[in-house]
Parts: sequence; structure tokens; C-alpha cells
Amino acid sequence: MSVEVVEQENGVASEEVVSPEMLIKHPLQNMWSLWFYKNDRTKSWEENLMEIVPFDTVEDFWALYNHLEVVSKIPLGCDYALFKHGIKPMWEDSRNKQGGRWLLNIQKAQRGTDLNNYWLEILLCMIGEAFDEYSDDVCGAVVQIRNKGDKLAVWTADIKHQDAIMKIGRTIKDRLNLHQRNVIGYEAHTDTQVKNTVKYYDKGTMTVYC
Ligand code: MGP
Repeated sequence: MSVEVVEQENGVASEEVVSPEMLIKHPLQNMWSLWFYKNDRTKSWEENLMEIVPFDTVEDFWALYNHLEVVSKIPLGCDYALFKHGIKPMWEDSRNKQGGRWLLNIQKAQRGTDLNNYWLEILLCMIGEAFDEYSDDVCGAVVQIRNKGDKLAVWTADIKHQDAIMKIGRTIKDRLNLHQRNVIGYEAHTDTQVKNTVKYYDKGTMTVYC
């Protein structure tokens, strides 16, 4: 127990007993940053990318999450991204350069039903380090609101780390409890930049081709 001095309405200071749990926030293993991509055609892609705020406790995560618009309500063409603090949500960052992403295409009808839950579950997987010994391979996650269909992606550090990639992909699939119709595929950022070539593919049981 600790004692905190509080000032009462009449201006008189008095002491109140506060339990330690009320004072200590619960630390996360990593510090994370939330980013917003604003779809402003007068600016370059990089200029549209804004870091909102870093956080490293459970309480600060929820304060931020509850303060923000849910993803299904942000404007078309915009993104949210959550990355480990210090990694920018872009291909060019040195910690993304060798990597790729698990990509989940969301059907239009799912924006109103599944998208917010999927994004929250991915956020919780990330800050909760749900990928066991492979959590270090996770760089971040992105959700994109698009007319042609929304997209969710988890970015990993290295396309050569096949065990990490498969564990991360399976965990996403399990935690999101994906419908059979939601197929996820892994692609290298170098391929995304020139146009999508899927390297690992999920067909019920996740099989690999590359
Ligand atoms: P996008 O926003 O990831 O997907 O990329 P969208 O809008 O669905 O378009 P599509 O091309 O996948 O059909 C759109 C464009 O944003 C890309 O073609 C790039 O010009 C730019 N862009 C996206 N990312 C993730 C990056 C990045 O990491 N770095 C740079 N320099 N440009 C990027």
C-alpha cells in the first residue's frame, strides 16, 4: 500500500491509501507506434503518413484505441498501421527491406461485420507478443480501407525466415477465426512493389510454394 496526498474540495490536504496496482501501469514487452495514412492527393505518399503516438503500456494502448475512430469508419483510401517503435510502416525501412507481409483481403460485406474485430484482434496479437519465439520477426500491421476491398496485413522482417512466417500466418488465421473464404497469402515487399506475386499460400492447411 502507498499513501497519496489528495486535496479535498475545501482546500484541505488529506492522505488516502492507494493500492500499488492503481499506480503502476502494465508494461508491454515492446514500445509501439500507431500511424495514420491520410488519403490526400496533393501530397506524396510519404507526406501522407503520420505517426500518431507511441505507447508501451496496456493502459495507454486502450486509452489510444478508445480515443480513435474505429477502422470501418475512417475515410476511403486511408490506413491505420501499428509498428514497433522505431520502424516506419514503409518498405524502405531497414527492418522491413528484407521482409514481406501476410495479406488478408476482406470482402466488401465484411467491413460492417468483421473488419473492426479482425483489426483489434491483430493489435492484441501484436502487443501481446502472440507469436511466441517468432514475435521478434513481427514488424507491424496495416489495415487499409479501399473501395476495391479492404486489406489487413502483418509485416514480418525477413522472407527467408520460413518457420517464423508460417507460425505467424497460422496464428493470425487461428486468432481471427477466419472464414474458409478468407484466404491469406504471403508476399515479399520487393514483389509487392513491382506487383503481387504470392510466395506462401493458405489453402485450409497452409501449404507453401515459392
Ligand atoms: P497501397 O496504399 O499499399 O495499396 O499502395 P492500394 O492503395 O490498395 O494500391 P495497390 O497498388 O495495392 O492496388 C498504393 C501506392 O502507395 C503504391 O503503389 C506506392 O506508390 C505507395 N506506397 C505504398 N506503400 C506501402 C509504400 C511504401 O512502403 N513506400 C513507398 N515509397 N510507397 C508506398
